[in-house]
Amino acid sequence: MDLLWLSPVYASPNEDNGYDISDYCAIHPDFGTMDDMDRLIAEAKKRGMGILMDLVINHTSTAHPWFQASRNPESPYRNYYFWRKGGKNGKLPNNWTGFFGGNCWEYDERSGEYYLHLFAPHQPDLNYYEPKVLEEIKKILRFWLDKGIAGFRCDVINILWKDSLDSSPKKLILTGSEHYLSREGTHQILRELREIFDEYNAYTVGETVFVSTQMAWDLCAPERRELHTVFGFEHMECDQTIVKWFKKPHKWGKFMETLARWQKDLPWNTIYLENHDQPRSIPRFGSEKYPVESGKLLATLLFTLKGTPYVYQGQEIGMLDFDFTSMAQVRDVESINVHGLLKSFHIPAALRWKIIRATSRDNARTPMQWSARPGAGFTTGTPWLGINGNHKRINVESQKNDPHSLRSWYKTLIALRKESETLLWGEFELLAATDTLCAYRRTYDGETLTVILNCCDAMQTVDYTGDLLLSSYGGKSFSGTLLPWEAVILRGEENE
Ligand code: TEU
Repeated sequence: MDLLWLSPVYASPNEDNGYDISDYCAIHPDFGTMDDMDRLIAEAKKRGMGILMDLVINHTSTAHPWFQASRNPESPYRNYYFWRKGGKNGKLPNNWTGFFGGNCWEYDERSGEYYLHLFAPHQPDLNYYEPKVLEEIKKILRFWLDKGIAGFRCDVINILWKDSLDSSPKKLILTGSEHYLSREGTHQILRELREIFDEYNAYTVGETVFVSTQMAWDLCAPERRELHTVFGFEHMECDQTIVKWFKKPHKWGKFMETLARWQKDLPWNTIYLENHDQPRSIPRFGSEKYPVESGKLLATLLFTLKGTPYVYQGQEIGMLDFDFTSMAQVRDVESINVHGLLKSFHIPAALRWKIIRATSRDNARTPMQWSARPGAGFTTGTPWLGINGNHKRINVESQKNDPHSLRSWYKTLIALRKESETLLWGEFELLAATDTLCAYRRTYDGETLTVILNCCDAMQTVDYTGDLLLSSYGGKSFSGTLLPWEAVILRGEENE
C-alpha cells in the first residue's frame, strides 16, 4: 500500500511548523477544515492509498488547554507537564540542554515554577508519570484511526519517558539525554499503544533520535510489539562533526557503509534521503554540476535498497536548498535559536550565515514548485516562507511530460520496485563502497540484481556483469563504462 505522510496539520500556533499542537483533533485553518481532511482520507482510499498522520506526543504547544490549565498549581492538569522549582539565584531545576540549543527550562510567572521543554520554549514536554496523559493520547489515536487513517509517523518517539530529572555530567550536546533516550519506560508506553494500533491494523514509523541498529531493533522487532519501523539518523550524520551544524565533506564510502550496516542489521526498515528536517539531497550527496544525473542516482539508491522508501515533497523533481541571502528570510525556530547562540559565542556574521545556510531545516521547507508561474503554482498569496527562484527551471509542470526528467525516473523506479520481488525481498550484499563508486547486490529466488552507482563527475569502468535492466541515462546495453553519476541495474542468475 502507498502511504501519504502529512507533517502535522493540526491546530497549532506554528512556532515549530505544527510540531507544537494546541488541539490534536482539529485541523489548522491554513490547511482547510475537518471536512477537507475526511475527504482526503476517502479520496486516498479510493486510490489504494493510506494517510499517515504525524503523532507529536512528546510535547504539546503552550497554547494547548492542558498546558494552560496546568499553569495553575492546583489544577488537575498540573501533573501533565514537568513543573519544578528553581534553585537560589535563578538556578534552573537541572543542567540539561535541549535539541534546539540552550537550556530546557522556562519560567512561568503565574506558576512560580519552571517547566521542561526539550525543544522550543513553546513545546512543553508531557509527563508520562501521570497516567491520565497516556489515556488522553489513546483517545486521540482512536479519534484518527476511527476516521480511517492508515497509521502514524511518531515524532521523537524514543524520548517520551524521562527516567529522572537529575542533572548530568556536562556534554557538548544534549546534556541529560542519558535520562530519556530509549528508556524502558518508553518501550512500555509503546507496547500499550501498540494494542490500539493492532486493533486497527495501523502502521507506525517512529522518528527515533540517536539510535544504533540494536536500539532500532529493540523498538521494532515484531515479537516485541512496539513500532513497525523507525527512521534512524546514522546515515544522515556521516557528513557532520559532533553536531549537525558543523558539517564535513560528504564521503560516499562512509555513507554507503553506514546504509549497508543498517541493511544487514535489520531485516526491514525505512530508507530516506530527505525530509522536512534535512537539507536537500542533491547539493548534499550529489553534484551541483550534474543535478539531474545525481538526482537520478540518489533515486536509484532509494528504491533499490531493502525496506520502505520515503520520498519527500519536491525530491522527485530535484528541488534544491533555499536561495535565501540573510537570516531575515529564515523562519525555522531551530535555525533562529542556533543563530542566536552562535552570535552569543561571537562567531562572525559571515560564518554564522554559512553554518545556517548549510544545515537549516528551511532548506527543504520552501513551497512546492508546481510550475514556472509566479508563486510557483503553489499560491497567489504570500507564503510563510520564500519560494525558491529556481522554480522557473525546476518544477512539476516542466517535468511531467518529459520522459527523461527526474520525475519520470522516479516513476520508472517506483513501477520497478513494485513489480520486482528481488527488490522487495532480496538479500542485500555490499560489493563496493568507495568515495567514487558504490555497488551492491540484491538476490532472491535465483535472480540477482546488481546496482552500480558512479558517484562522481568522471566516467568510470567497472567489471560487473549481467544484462542491463535499467540505466539512468536510458542506455540499452552495458559496456562496463558508466557516465558521470550514472546508475545502472544489471540482472543475472545467482552465482553468475
Ligand atoms: O525532529 C526531531 C529531531 O531531533 C531533529 O530531527 C530536529 O529536526 C532537530 O533538527 C534536532 O536538531 C522532530 C520533527 O521532525 C521536527 O520537525 C520537530 O521540530 C521536532 O521533532 C520537535 O517536534
